[in-house]
Amino acid sequence: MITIALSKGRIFEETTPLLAAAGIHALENPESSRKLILPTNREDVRLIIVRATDVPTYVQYGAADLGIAGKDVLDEHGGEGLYQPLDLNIAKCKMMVAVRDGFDYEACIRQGARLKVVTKYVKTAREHFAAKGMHVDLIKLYGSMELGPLVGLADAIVDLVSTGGTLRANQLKAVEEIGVISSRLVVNQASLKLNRTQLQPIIDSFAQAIQ
Ligand code: PRT
Ligand code: MG
Repeated sequence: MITIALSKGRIFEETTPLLAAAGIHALENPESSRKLILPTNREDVRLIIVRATDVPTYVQYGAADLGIAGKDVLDEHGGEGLYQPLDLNIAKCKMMVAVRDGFDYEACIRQGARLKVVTKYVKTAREHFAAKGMHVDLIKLYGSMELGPLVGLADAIVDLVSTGGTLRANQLKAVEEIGVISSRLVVNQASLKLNRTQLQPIIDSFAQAIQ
């Protein structure tokens, strides 16, 4: 049995056409079903629905053979035990530093001020500011980072931005791009060695579909 780990929402939606290219169709919709294991049209393939941040963990320990996860999530996880053969070019966005509209980020940098930063991406943020030689106090949040600067919890946020609508709606502005993000196919390395005849055709179909 091949197990593929996916998260609901944008990753599931954007993965559906890739799965279809590999001849795999979920028999239930994860948005309406409460099942965490979804059967597919193929008896030898099942999907498991997990939190986006948990996808690398399921694949790392071999509970799933394949998974699809954002580069943001993989960078935080570290990627141990994971083979990353394909950038699927889906769920694209940017990792950005953002501050309140009136906040002078450049002046803070020039003055060497110590910034308070809220983020879910502590490792990414730590590495980014360390590379710039900036001193920051990082505060870990699990969501709605945009609120932090509005209520005095922080000066800045490190978060994903796609349309920019959430920043605008909260009177925030992006001041620095940390990197471009898309979702990757991740494969358990041991499982690939053991089950290459089953896994490789799926990987190849994904590769063709994204051409
Ligand atoms: O939502 P939940 O807490 O369950 O988990 P999650 O946020 O980890 O999962 P999900 O499904 O929301 O995101 C899965 C993956 O999609 C992420 O790991 C990213 O790789 C990718 N992705 C692409 C995004 C976005 N675009 C995105 N815009 N993930 C989150 N956002 C959020 C962002 O954090 C911000 O709050 O959307 C908001 C900004 O969007 P705009 O369009 O207003 O700029
Ligand atoms: Mg989300």
